[in-house]
Amino acid sequence: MKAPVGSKLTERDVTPEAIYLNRRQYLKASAVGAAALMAPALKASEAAPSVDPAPLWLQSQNKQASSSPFSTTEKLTPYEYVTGYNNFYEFGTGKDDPEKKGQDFKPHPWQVTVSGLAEGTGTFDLEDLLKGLAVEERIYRLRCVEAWSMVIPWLGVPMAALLKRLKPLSSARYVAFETVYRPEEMPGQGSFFAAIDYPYVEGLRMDEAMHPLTLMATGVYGRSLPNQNGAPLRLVVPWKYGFKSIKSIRKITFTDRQPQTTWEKANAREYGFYANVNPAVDHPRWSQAEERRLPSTLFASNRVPTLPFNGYADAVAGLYQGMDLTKYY
Ligand SMILES: Nc1nc2c(c(=O)[nH]1)N[C@H]1C(S)=C(S)[C@@H](COP(=O)(O)O)O[C@H]1N2
Ligand SMILES: [Mo]
Repeated sequence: MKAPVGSKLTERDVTPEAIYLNRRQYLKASAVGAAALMAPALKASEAAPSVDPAPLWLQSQNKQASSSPFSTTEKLTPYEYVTGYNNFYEFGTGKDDPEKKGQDFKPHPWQVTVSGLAEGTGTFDLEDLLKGLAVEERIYRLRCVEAWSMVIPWLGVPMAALLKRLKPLSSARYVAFETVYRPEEMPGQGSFFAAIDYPYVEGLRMDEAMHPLTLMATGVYGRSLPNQNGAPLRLVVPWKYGFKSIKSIRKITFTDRQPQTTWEKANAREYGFYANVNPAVDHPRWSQAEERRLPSTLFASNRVPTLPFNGYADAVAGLYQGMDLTKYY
């Protein structure tokens, strides 16, 4: 966005958050909208680039987002945390590595390869894959297994809508996702000391994938996804620990077997396939009863109790009826 000539407002003053809040003033008034409008604007020094580098088709699809009744009215985590405190090991294990080292990554053009137990297999341009799907804004809590959390205004399409157009066969019981493998653009993938195997892989049971809360995110804070958040396409499953929400998805596979997942492969005792947020099942090395809601500082740690299924139990607990959640963690 260009400031008018003579205006004192510089490009750096117009933060994505400010643009986002402005845009929201035109959205129909709602409880959700009112809460988001109260989020504090960022200082210019904290501003991120206001230019959305995504292709126009994606910008316009994201801009038409409607708000969703699934959104929480909790205070949003500021843009600088959502895009500056990340886990994306492909770019390094430090929380600021994804923002710092992710800038050479090229999320466009992008293709997604669909395989396995579905009619709609093949390799598709992202634009064709998303064409005609209505983008929604979903403000969700994100709870990392490391016991911090955020409230993030995602943009995206319901996963069910996307998967249905790929026509899974009735024999498909799981869907697996794979992150792109590009060591030349992702320094963590080439690292000799890599903490995990690449490409990063994740998966969901079909009923979890088709659940209305499950989102294929295409944006955040009113713009397309920054690289560090998993551009151009990432999963968001709000009732599960953050590591299930795989970024920069290049492959989707329908299968009848429970797929392997990256963190389970790395340490099955500590990270399971289900990974439902559960304050009653501690991580072997730390408690999961509480979380630090970011921003959190030494003197204001902002600890809040962790809720079963991250507060989405009413909507999803039924998916796990009769399962021993201490065994299927
Ligand atoms: N490909 C890939 N996806 C990933 C990760 C990763 O390292 N690689 N980290 C996961 C973890 S642990 C979390 S908490 C979330 C963080 O998402 P955010 O940085 O957008 O908040 O991404 C998840 N998706
Ligand atoms: Mo995480």
